[in-house]
Amino acid sequence: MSFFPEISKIQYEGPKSKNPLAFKHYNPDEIVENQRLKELMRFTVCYWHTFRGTGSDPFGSGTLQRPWDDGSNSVENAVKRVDVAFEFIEKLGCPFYAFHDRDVAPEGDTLAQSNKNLDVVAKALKAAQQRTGIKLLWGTANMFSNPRFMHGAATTCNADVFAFAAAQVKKALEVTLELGGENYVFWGGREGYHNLFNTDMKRELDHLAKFMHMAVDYAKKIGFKGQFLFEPKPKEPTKHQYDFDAAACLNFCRANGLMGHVKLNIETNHATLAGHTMMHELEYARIQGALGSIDANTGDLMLGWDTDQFPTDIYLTTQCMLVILEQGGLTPGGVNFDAKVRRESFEPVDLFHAHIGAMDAFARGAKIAAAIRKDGVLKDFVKNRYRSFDSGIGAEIEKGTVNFETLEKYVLAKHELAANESGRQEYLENLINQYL
Ligand code: XUL
Ligand code: CO
Repeated sequence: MSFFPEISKIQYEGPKSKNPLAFKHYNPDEIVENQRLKELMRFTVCYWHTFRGTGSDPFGSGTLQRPWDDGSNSVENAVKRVDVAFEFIEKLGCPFYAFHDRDVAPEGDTLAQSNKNLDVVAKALKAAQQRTGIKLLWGTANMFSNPRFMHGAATTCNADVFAFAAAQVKKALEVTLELGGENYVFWGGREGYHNLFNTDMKRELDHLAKFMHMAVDYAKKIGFKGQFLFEPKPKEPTKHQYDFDAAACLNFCRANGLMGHVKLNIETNHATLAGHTMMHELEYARIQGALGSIDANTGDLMLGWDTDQFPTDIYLTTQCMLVILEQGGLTPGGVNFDAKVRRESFEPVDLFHAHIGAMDAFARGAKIAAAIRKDGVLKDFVKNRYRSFDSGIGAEIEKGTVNFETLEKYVLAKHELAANESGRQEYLENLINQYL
């Protein structure tokens, strides 16, 4: 039985194609910087928005037509949804998917029942993976939807809820391992606070660190060798999320002995909500060896919340790929489309349009970034800009062989400082436009 009977496997037809259901730029076998695009991009379909999204927003209920879904939260419906998901992902030609425990299987009345439900669906997921060759990029646990997490999960004031969250992650790790997941993500849905009048921030942060260490220890114990990823987001749902941005997350990891165990999963819309560009967040993580994976989406400049739109802006994808290519790709991470179709785009075919456009936008960004890198225009400029640190006093500063006193002596003995040079920002912006 087919759930998308009108749609056959999406093919690469090249930039001249007028077929909306074909790739114009994503040719999985094309080589970019010595890697097949398929392996470089590691495109991933997210289960939550794509197969559980309803199109509801704070002002209105769901709009999306999903004829295969009976609307119930039954295990049977969940198992059927697995077939829908894998048909979609296979037709799209995406090599990976990602999920939260509660997206794929319904929560039961007790933890034991929830775990049982998850086991049934995980069995179906495993069979679908084996049948199609589609792999799991990452698993995670939803510890923000259920009302029990109103005060947070690892940062709750209620120790029983902390214990419940631990048990939930334990199970999610086991299932991720069973399904060959290559990463495990922490997004602190409600790990933050609204008001310090009722909050012991120090205790909450200590508990979060303990929680993550327990996860790392348990992963080791069960032989899960995947990469742990921490996903920054500055706000929503709480006013002060502890995982604000890459800098806050890495400070937390460093302060709590988690560096080396945890990398970051950087999301575009989260970066912009934090007042950063995606490129800034990616580079900040990369230079510290902590860029693990990305949630590829985009926000809307006119709307101040996490709209999770599909990325279509070539300038954005080019910037992302400049950083990603600099570290040779994201493996074992990937490019996960944590994005949802607009509620007005309510037909199933819109899911194809959205993903095809996003994959094309990233493939194009990869090729443009590779061309920029091949010509060395940015690299050469930047290298030259800092050349005063390559020798002489600059090299000594970098080596650490000088101090305030010797630097003062150096300046006093000089008649004139070296002249400043133009940063040529506009020239470089124009140059990049020539590659687009
Ligand atoms: C929420 C968000 C999550 C994480 C996984 O804004 O991005 O979907 O990616 O929990
Ligand atoms: Co995300």
